[in-house]
Amino acid sequence: MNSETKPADLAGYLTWCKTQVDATIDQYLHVPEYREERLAEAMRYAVLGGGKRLRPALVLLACESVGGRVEDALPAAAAIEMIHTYSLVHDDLPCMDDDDYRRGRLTVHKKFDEATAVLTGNALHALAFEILADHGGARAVREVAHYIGTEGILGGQMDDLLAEDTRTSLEQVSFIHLRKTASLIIASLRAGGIIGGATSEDLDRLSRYGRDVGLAFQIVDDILDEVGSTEQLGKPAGSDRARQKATYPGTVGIEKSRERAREFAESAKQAIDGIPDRRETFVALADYVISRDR
Ligand code: GRG
Repeated sequence: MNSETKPADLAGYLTWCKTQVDATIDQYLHVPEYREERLAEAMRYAVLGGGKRLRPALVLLACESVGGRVEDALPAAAAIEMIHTYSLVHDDLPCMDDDDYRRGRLTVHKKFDEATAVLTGNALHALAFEILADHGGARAVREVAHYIGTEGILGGQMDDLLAEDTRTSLEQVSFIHLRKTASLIIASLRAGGIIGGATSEDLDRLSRYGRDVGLAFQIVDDILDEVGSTEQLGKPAGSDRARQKATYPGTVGIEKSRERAREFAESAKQAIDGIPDRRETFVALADYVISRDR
């Protein structure tokens, strides 16, 4: 596995990353022939059932961009995808967003049951940190834990739930987006950078890129929820409006939201200037994030 075998264009690169990451996840998630079989099956159903694999691709890209080897970052990439999937499984639960479909098929609590879905998320979380501890080192473990904790995804999700049915300012919406979505994107980039041996300047570049791409990503997610179809998204369209969620389009309208997403993508491109390698892939990825249709 070396850079010569990797496609140069972004679509090819993302497909290549997905293949590598899925094979790695598959190895970690074997179904044992003993009593926890149901949990292992639900974990496989949750993680291997689709998804764009954007966050693990960022782990690999960040590692390469600072001179590291992709194969060294693959376990961490798989771990990050497990954490992301855990967040989706829990986000879909009846006590959270209560969604029946995700990634084009039944959510874990619909396919199995609620208790299994809770345990599936918890089990993916535990396995992810076991893998990160073995292959990422203490610093990566600490940083990922930080970005998914109260100052990251968990805090953002709490505020997101509290903001339902209330009037929110754009500042509040952005603060929710920063923690609920951008924080795991930042964590992915930093984990890859740490494994690749990044300098502190490069880690700063990766963080700023992750923050802006993450904010653009969530704005586009909000727009797609309003203008996309359920078939296209693989999850129920229009659910944000139905639940009176705090969203960008709900606060400033679709056109202004598109404009803001473009601005974030541009500032992400500037933030990554000076990264030793693969700058063009980061640039193409920022463009992809604002032009994606699912
Ligand atoms: C601490 C990890 C963790 C979770 C517990 C439930 C919860 C707290 C947080 C939910 C956070 C959440 C679901 C944010 C939305 C982020 C988002 C836009 C997800 C969709 O990402 P895509 O489009 O999904 O990359 P695919 O399916 O392509 O992987």
